[in-house]
Amino acid sequence: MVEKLEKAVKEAKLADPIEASVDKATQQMIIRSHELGIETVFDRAVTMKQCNIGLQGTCCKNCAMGPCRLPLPKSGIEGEDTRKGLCGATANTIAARNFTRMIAGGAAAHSDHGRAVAEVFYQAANKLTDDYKIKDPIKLLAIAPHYGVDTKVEVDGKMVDRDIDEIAVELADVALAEWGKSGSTTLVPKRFPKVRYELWEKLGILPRNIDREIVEVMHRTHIGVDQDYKNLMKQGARCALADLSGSWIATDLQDVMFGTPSPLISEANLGVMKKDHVNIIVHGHEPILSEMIVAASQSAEMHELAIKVGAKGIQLSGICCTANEVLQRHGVPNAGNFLQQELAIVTGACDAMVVDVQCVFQNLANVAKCFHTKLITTHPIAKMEQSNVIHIEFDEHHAMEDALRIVTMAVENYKNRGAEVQIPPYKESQVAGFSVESIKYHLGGTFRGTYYTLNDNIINGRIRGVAAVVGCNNARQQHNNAHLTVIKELIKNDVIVLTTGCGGITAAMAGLLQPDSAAAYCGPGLAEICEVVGIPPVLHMGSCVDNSRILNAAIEVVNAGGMGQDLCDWPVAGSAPEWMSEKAISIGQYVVCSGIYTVFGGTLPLDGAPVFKEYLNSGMEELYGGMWAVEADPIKHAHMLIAHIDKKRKELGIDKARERVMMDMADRQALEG
Ligand code: NFS
Repeated sequence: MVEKLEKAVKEAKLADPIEASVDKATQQMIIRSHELGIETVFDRAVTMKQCNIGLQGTCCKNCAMGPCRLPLPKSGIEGEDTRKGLCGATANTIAARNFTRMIAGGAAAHSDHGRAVAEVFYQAANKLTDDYKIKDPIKLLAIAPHYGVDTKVEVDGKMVDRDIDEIAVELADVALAEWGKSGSTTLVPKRFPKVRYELWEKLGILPRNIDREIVEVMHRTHIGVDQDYKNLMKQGARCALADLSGSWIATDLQDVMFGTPSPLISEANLGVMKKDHVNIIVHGHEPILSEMIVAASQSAEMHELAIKVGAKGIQLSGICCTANEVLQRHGVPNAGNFLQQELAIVTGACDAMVVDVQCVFQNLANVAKCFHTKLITTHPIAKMEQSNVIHIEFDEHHAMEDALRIVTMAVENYKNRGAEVQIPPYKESQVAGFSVESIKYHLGGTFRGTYYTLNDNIINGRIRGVAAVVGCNNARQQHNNAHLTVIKELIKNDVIVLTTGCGGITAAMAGLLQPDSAAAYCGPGLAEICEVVGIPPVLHMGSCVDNSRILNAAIEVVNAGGMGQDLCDWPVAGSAPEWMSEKAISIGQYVVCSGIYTVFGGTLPLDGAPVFKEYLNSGMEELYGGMWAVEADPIKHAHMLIAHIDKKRKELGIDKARERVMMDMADRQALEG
């Protein structure tokens, strides 16, 4: 058996587990999938080759005269670039159209998630559902002014507190209008420093409403419309800011309805599943359903049912960003990240996998077919065609009822497990749930909450800078390797890391979200801060819509003072080492437009259009003070981020401070010696 497997791996028909992932649980499950003859994404990445022209970004299939393919000639371009499609579209136009469409795809996904949340919030605020309530009135009061909703009202010449329910109703109306209003621009950009807002206003990229900017990208990239890559990217910027608007609303209203996260202890990796428990996995993105599944699976009724079927209880865990939503608010452990979704079923111990929208493999149904696992789709816009998939359409008016039905189905399925259960014995503990509010509290206490402590430590050099390392996994890269290498290199060099999405799960699985990891991995400055404040060197701030939290934190830093006037002034950088989705491109674009230097790993679909590629770099920097860069080698990638951070330290005149701190510190000598 083993020989046969090794032969198959050698013949390159199957994935080599060590080459496929650095994670032990993943390696074990890849081997297990081979033993059972089940194909996963890792194997498909071996047999399916990527399209070279698509990779270069220069295949245009926006009309039926094409696809027109314009790869860069091997010898490069000498003189004038004469490549064109049938209509005359150049490589730059084609690459820019494709890139802008990716932004629109990402913006649509994030903002549609935001819309769904706003719709449920409307139902909750107007008391049209019993299952959703306002759990965090403090957050409601904090965000209301940003939506132009008053929290005080004048009564008899005196300002008094306004009724919470009234505020919620008005807020719901304002939030929902963000998708379709006319005559003004979306509200989120107003939260940025004044100079940034004015720059966006001057450049004409403030989103008019969220839907409109996505529609306009589709119009402008239709054959024969926008043929100027600079103008296309301008709309790409406006559309990305529409994404950010929708994402930020999602974060705000989810916090109001489900609670603003604060640090809690949990675990991560496939080892969180339990052999003697009913295992339910939630996977996807929207917490609207998973919040109810958490409540249902914790109910006494469901626990009793689990005991009755011979299990010791119910173990709920999550994959992808739904996992991060229920992790940060309830401590529900992460079963894994994007590339581990099939493997969670390969354990043979997954009694039900409940999916909503985004990042869900179609092949899950084929894997589920090999086991007893009930695969349940729940969203009207995300169904699967395979006959073994169950669709239970989730509705906020009978949310708890649906959740109980799903959990019951999982519990009753426990008895159908086969003998082939194998849960890899790997998991790590983690501290997650860092919101902007909780970081403020950590830094200064309830009454003196401030970001200035962070600024102070950046200025004195103990913290060199801040990097956001976020995003997906990509089966074209070794699973988790780039994330972990980049993060470790950053914290070794005293750069504190903020993370979200599958990057956050990766860090958790490697133990980097434990406060103890500071002593093991950090440079002396950052290690000292982590020890004093009691935080890990990598702060997990939630799901991908919660990249709004990271930008919000960056704004807090600027507002706290001493770091310049704008996000492009201080030592901060962004990174997506293993990106794969259109959402990552949209996030990258709004981060760059916010003035932040951003490096992507793997490849970007730009190599076939060198002029456009250069524009994303120096052209964007000229306009926004931030730029796109790409570097596949994770160590080089980390050092590009560090070099940018050092450049900003120099510009702020705080580079000398760091040198002093470093020379002063005995532990630095110990580390170097
Ligand atoms: Ni972000 Fe979350 Fe993961 Fe990538 Fe997919 S789950 S929204 S897209 S793969 S980080």
